[in-house]
Amino acid sequence: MRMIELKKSDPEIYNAIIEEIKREREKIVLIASENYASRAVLEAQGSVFTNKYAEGYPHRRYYGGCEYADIVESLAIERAKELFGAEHVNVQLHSGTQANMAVYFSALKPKDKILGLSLSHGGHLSHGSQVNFSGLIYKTFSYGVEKETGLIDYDKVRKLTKKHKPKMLLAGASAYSRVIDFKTLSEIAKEVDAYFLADIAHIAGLVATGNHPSPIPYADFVTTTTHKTLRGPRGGMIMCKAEYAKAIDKMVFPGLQGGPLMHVIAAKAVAFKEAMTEEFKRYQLQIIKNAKELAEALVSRGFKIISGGTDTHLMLIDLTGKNITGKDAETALDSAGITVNKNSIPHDTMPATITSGIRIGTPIVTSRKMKEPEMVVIADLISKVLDAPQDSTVISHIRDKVKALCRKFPVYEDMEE
Ligand code: DSN
Repeated sequence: MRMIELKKSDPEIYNAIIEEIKREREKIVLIASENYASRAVLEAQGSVFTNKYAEGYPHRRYYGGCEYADIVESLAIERAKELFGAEHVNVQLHSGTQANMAVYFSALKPKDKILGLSLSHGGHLSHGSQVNFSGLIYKTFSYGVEKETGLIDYDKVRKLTKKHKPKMLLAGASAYSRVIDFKTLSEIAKEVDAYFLADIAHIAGLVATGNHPSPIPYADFVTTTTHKTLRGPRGGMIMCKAEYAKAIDKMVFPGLQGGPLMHVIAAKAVAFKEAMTEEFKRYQLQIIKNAKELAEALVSRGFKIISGGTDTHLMLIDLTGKNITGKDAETALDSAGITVNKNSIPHDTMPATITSGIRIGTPIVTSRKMKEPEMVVIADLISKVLDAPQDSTVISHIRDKVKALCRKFPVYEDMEE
């Protein structure tokens, strides 16, 4: 990672990268959808495969010189199949949203009905939001979580499914902290002859290591990103039953994409190999242990967590009793060196640009090898900042504590400064 040429040729970009390295090192990053990829993943992604066009699929390309591209894509596919137990895998998707798009386009017609978790209750934009292509092209309906419990009520999903008769039922979330019952949802989909799509972007690492039930046995299609708990490069992937393989591959290329990003696919292959190790299994388990500890420590400091806690890598904090908005909490915490994102809570009365909540996740702090005792420290720091968000003395004191904690758990140490 010595950026010798970049430093000379483009100091502006070089300096921004150096500042980003420092930011990632010196802040406690609790963004639930982010992670710190390994050096091996970064090296593969920064490789000469960025130069290569390889339209088509391994051994069926539209360009010469694809013999090494074939090796990396075949390895990525075979490793993903083994990791998740999938019948068919397409690793060419540039993102999770494009993965969902390819599934919809291959299985649905415009104006078909889809039913997914509402964005404002923890779902994802591409699951039918009106401001996204999914809401523009399809007739979309949503289920939510219960106001009292913060949980999905599967009987209500069944009722909505019977009422609307969607062509596709969607599972998956960006801000739901409890186990999702993929088996029950797949049965509900079958009752109306709907396709069942499980988007496991957030929980892919947990699923790959058996720390969350897998939808693979039940779902027609499973989509994911590769950079969240899975800790690979930024990108997407589709897994599906063999019967849909041809339609999915044709929809990805030539349907929606041209050349695959071979450097990203090489990095995906590296990440899948890492995810098959015992160390990665332990890492995923620790992510959950850390999240549970952090949630408990926050609750004991007077914070309200939607659904009361977590089974996964994340939690959603309801700030309505704390006299601070999600937006202001995000700003105050970041100035103290703790990075989170504002997030709507179910039944939020604030607009999405303000919100009454923040979302917190433990994948990155766990990648830094922090464990339960550090989660208690972090809860304490968060609590102190949110009790005095305007107090510059408090913020500066916490910022020093954050830096000290980060120095104890170093990351990306030998990158150039
Ligand atoms: N934007 C991502 C998240 O933060 O959850 C989902 O794609």
